[in-house]
Amino acid sequence: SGLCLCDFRGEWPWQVSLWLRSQSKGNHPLCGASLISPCWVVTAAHCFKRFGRDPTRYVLRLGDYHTEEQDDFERTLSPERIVIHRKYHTQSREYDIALLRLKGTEGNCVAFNPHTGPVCLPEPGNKWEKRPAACVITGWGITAFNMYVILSKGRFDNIYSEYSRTLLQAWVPLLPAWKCKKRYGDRFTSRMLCAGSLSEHHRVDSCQGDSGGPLVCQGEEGRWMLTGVISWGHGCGNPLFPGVYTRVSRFLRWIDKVISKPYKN
Ligand code: 4AZ
Repeated sequence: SGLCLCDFRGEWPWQVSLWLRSQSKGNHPLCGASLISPCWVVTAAHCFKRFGRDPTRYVLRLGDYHTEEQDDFERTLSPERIVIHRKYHTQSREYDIALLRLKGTEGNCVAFNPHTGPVCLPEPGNKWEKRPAACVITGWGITAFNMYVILSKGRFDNIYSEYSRTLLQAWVPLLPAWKCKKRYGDRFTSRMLCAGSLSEHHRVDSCQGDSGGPLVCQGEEGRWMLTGVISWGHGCGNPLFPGVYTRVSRFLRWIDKVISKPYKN
């Protein structure tokens, strides 16, 4: 996650991490993701750009908090199937959404517990998405981006920090669409949400490694809803360039269709 996130042991039981499987080098962290039902996880389509959609190449970790310690409820599972939105476009990052089916019989893939449970999907036609509201992003992504250091001979270099070892969270306001259109032009579409902090002193943002993970907003009754999927942005923590999120409310029918369709191997 971006700059200046607070290290706070919150409970985000739907938070999942997606790893590239490697026996020789150890699994490699790729993306965040969100559990939406006992058998289904939502993430970003672009997470599969480099290594493809063969499910045997990936593992999912549920109930995790500290990536290098064995947490009480942590579990590593294999996806059975990866469904990438047919209209996903690599260059524009349009339709940046994918579903992962966990192994097991329908409704029985993973048992819920205090650290593993699903997030609600937004109700169709919800209005609170439109006005700026405080929402939360979570992830194990990098915590510093674009820190310039002067190397010997006066050259500059980018320093990319490491992934966070603990799950980080940050409050980010939803922004009106024009704030992203102004910066990104037509690349920002109605299937995306704009969110982030525009203050120089509060540079909170998602970043590399957080992608695919949740942007949740609290609805009435305090229920958290998966409002966005962390997708893209120009750098991280730059108040001029807010983060861009896949707008989950536009994909409710797609999600429903994929999940309810009987599947044969
Ligand atoms: C990334 O590289 C990435 N600040 C994710 C989110 C944002 C930028 C980059 C938004 O995965």
